[in-house]
Amino acid sequence: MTREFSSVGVIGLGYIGLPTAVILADHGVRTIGMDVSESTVGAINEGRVPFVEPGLRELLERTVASGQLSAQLEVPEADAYIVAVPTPFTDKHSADLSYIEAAGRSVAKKLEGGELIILESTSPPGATEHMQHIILQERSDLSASDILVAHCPERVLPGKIMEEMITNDRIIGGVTPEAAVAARDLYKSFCKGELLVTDAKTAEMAKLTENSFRDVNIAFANELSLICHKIGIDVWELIELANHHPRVNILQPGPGVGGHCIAVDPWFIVDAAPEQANLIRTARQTNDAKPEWVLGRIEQAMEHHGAGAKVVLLGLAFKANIDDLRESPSMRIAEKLAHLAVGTEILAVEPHIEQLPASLDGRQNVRLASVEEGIAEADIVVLLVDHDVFKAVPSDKLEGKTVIDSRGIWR
Ligand code: SAJ
Repeated sequence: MTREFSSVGVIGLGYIGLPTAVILADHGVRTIGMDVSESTVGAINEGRVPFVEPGLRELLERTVASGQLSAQLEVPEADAYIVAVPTPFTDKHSADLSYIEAAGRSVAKKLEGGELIILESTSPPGATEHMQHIILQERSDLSASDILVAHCPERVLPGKIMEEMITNDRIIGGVTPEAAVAARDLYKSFCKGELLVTDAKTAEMAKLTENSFRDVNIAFANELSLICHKIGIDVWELIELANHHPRVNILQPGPGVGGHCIAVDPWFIVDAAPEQANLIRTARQTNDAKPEWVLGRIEQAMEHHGAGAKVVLLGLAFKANIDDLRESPSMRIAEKLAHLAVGTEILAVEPHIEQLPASLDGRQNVRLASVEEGIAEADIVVLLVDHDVFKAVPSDKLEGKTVIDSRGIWR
């Protein structure tokens, strides 16, 4: 028998929590979102999106207007809870579980027994059981068998969240088999993908493994790009040729790996088994070193041109066609260059933002420019993000300039 949930509380209304809440509500589940940010809660209750994600606005407007979705600053009473809070990493490359712990404590206060609590935040192995422990510590009147705790990692791709949340297969790890079954029943209400049941620790590790797999493969491509530069080969042509082999599928080199997932999650595996996770650690270091290498090439070009040369950086986002600057390798390059080349004029082009982020805004030598203006004025053109608008730049606009194309879009 499938368990029905009459209300679900979603804790944390960010990039994952809000789309999840909206989709649940759109599938007939009364959903109450909770967030600590007053502006996020206010925006949602007025039917406005706090961030841009294709397809989110329409569904948010509809579910708020129908009364199926609402947001508040307090954890609500509900049959089930989905915790989707950040898990940043500390300076020592281990997971900071404080947001998960705080969510566990505040959910604990509302429990009557029998509720399902799902942790969706990307977590190191053991974090879901840790959250259960925190909840039970807070509520000595409840025992482990009174609550159902599970881990169900999200795997949606930013930019395609609304689609992938419904179509992707989901891994559902229960702290107990009963918890896994209950969680599967909740995801059944909206997920058309396969619902794969396992234990909580395996589910936690599966998510980290997926992102590590991608990180290791990008590191391979990035290492190839250094080798090819050294020996004078076009790495993109090389990869294209090698990928004609039926069992070879190399990813693309770039200026480094950004975003809040792939650049972070592998460290949780390294932290869990430092002596065993050598390849995973090396891949992380390889990708993390790439912005510095690109910076070195810019500095060489600047030396070659001499004083007064202008540099344009094309793209600040962490990947193509989005406005997200989190953990962006391009931002690292821009910030370091602004610091190192104080006397050089740097034009930053990011068509998806209207104002430079604070770390660049105050700098005398950096200004936000349009694509046309940036390229026309610069002596050195550095392509950092493969946004579609950059792909459309006619080749004659680049004539006579030094071009450093870190994504291989202008070959
Ligand atoms: N990148 C390259 N070369 C490539 C592919 C990507 O340099 O060939 C770079 C991108 O430019 C970017 C970074 O890697 O800086 C990450 O981009 P991405 O598109 O690979 O991934 P994310 O971070 O947007 O989303 C990933 C996805 N994970 C996998 O594909 C295994 C997504 O499905 C996850 O839900 C998401 O992480 C997450 O939240 O964990």
